[in-house]
Amino acid sequence: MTHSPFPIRGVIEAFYGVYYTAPERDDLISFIAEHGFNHYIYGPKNDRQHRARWREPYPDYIMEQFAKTVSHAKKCGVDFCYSIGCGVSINYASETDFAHITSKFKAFYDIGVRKFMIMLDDISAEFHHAEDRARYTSYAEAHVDLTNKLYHWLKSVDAGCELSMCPTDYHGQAPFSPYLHELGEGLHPAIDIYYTGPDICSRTISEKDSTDFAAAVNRKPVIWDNYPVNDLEMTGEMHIGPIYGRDASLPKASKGLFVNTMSQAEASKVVLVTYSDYFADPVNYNPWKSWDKAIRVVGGDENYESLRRFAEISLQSCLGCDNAQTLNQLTKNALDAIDAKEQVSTSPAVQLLHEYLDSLDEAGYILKFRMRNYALRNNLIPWIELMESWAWAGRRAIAVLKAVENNEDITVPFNWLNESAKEVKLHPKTIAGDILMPLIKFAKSKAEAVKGSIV
Ligand code: LTM
Repeated sequence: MTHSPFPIRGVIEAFYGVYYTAPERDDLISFIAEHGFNHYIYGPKNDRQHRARWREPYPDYIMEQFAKTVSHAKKCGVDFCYSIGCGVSINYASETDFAHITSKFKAFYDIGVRKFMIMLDDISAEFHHAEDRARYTSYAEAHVDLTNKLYHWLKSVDAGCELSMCPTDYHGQAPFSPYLHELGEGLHPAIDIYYTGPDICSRTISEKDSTDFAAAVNRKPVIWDNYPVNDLEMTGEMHIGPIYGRDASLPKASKGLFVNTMSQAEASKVVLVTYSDYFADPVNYNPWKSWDKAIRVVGGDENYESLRRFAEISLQSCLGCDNAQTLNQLTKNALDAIDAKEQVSTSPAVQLLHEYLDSLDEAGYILKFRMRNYALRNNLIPWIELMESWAWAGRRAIAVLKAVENNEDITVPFNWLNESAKEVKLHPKTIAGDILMPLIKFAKSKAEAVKGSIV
């Protein structure tokens, strides 16, 4: 990337759930570097030494892995930042706890890290320790005290070190909480603060949202963008659509943007390519054009049609995109045609839906058995399987309707349909919503009526 109005363009590994292996992280760092990103923050919630057991040092062999990653990042031109999620249990007033943080940071300093972060997100805004209750009049005061002290300690170690922090209130709209105002007033001006937009996972992030947040905290924020992350209640979703809904003028009101990726590193790359285009030229950024390119870059030209087909029914996310438009329209057309008493066996609308379902099945086959990006295949496999199950369920519904129409024995097709319907209902993932359900229910009701009339 020759130029970007965003000085900071990063990935933040900060999701809940299974975090990346060292090779996955190194590969992702190479990939983002090739696509013009220049920062990587390490802070996955389920790394126990990052959060639940933040006081504990990492085992030596893990530190060796980090050392390799940090030097790899440096070679790629990516600044590696280590973050600590100590807010879950810290005693803010305790010198011992402060020393736990500094010794953790020092271990990372020694392997070449110069950027550090303290994550105080997703913690209860209550003090855990009596000493804190006695010492501080507010939560913000404790956060200011700890973060500023850490900042000065870091600067005493090396003037080139930087510190940023994620506050406990990290989303919302003006006027923002008293906590944020107090934080903004007390924190050293060189400490960056993160903001996720109006919501935790924001549909849109505007220049005004960011400017208002900046006014509350006395500095331009760094945007922490919670897309494509799919943790917690989103684990059923595969977020593979392009980024959009971020103002073209966001660079004016922020210092940069970090992308919180999915636990599926390879699949996240599709979205990261679209961020890269947004970073390069937010004004002329065209999400759907960029997405087409991203699908080719990650899946390979030869798998474009199949991955595109898969992705077009996997657009459910906080971005509120119209998911599975074609499948939705074709299903509606088929149901309308049946409602208008067209013969299921000869209806062009039913035929078109059937062909589309065939194409989903074919896409699943290619992604599973032909695509050579095995990491992507492995990331997508549960959703690919579900896509195939939906394709089968839809076609079996059509088969039942044809059998009913032709007065054929429906026992076998009806059993197949029931099996498929159960499969999609019990599947832990989601794709394409429940678009085909009305057709499936209609076919089942028709079959049950015939069965009832025979009994
Ligand atoms: O967004 C922030 C600041 N914190 C957490 C993230 O770690 C998590 O990945 C996202 C998405 O669930 N939500 C959060 O609240």
